[in-house]
Amino acid sequence: MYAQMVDTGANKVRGLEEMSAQERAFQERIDAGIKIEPKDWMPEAYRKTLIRQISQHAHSEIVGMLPEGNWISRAPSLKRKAILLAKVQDEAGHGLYLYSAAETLGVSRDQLVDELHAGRAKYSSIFNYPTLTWADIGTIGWLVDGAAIMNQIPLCRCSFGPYSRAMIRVCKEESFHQRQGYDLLISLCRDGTAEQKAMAQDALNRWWWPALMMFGPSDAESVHSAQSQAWRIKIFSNDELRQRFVDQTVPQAEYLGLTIPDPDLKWNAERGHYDFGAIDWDEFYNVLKGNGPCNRERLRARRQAWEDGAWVRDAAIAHAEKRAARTAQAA
Ligand code: BYC
Repeated sequence: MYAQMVDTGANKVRGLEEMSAQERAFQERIDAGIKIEPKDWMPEAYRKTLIRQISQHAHSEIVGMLPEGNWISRAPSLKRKAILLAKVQDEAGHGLYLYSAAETLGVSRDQLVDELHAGRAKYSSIFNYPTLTWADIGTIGWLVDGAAIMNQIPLCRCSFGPYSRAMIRVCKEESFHQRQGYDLLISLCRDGTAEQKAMAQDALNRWWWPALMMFGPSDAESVHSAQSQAWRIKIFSNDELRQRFVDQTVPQAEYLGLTIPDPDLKWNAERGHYDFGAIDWDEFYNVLKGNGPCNRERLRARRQAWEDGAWVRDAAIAHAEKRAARTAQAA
């Protein structure tokens, strides 16, 4: 496994012979499928890579609540409102497991949140697009949660114990999220009116390419993939997961009677996969630089929520301090 990984991706990975004895023993544990736990020795770069990826993932969950939260008050029925509320609440829970997993690596949640609010930490590009209609809610569940599951199921087997265990629960919930999105689209496309189906097609037209971008840059451009795969922080490459997602999603679009907005999409019998058109990487990097349609709005909303919640944090700390003082007095 390790030997196959050394030459893939844009970055290079050191061979076992170039490592210190401690690093070699660490790599051999990973190659043997043994989980790394927070108190184990680990190379500083492994720790930093995990903090980067897990915190970006946590931020994505929290920022990801915003586009969907936007529709809670406008859901078309009590049932749909209850489902959407539960889903958005789940995303908050995912953020919390992930911040906790990152904290086991010696960083505090306050530090991570500061990085996000200062605009220095990334979160998934997908959440910088607006949710214009109710069909966007179904499409996010279908495509965005579908892409998230494709990326995250392998992470249940990643090398870092707390991250892999958090992912097991997250994936169970994400699969419910994907199903609810697809169910919503079935209502619009198969049982709905022509206008409702057109609304679903419009949502697919806007979300398809950003969903493909969620998997990150192509393998040739991915900065971290080779090292992360060697460390089993990533199990599959960005392009491998993107291809799996396309292969899984095309028949689902056909069942809904929707057209994927890609004239180059076609089944390639020789490869046993769908070929698809070129991704607009300029758009992707532009969103990463902070220039997507909603980047500023998302950060503004997160900072505001943090400020509005200050009194809750202060009250919780005051309560904890009072209890600790009382316990000390009684002892
Ligand atoms: N958006 O070398 P690469 C979800 C960055 S949402 C923004 O390939 P890596 C959900 C990348 O960080 C999904 N940035 O990086 C929530 C790096 O920049 P830095 C969240 C991106 O880390 C609510 C640079 O581009 N899922 O779950 O090896 C509702 C070069 O990329 C993106 C996760 O976070 C992007 N799309 O691979 C519904 C899963 N792509 O850090 C759903 C865990 C790349 O050097 N994360 N970049 O400044 C991963 O699997 C990996 O971090 C990625 C990127 C595949 C995303």
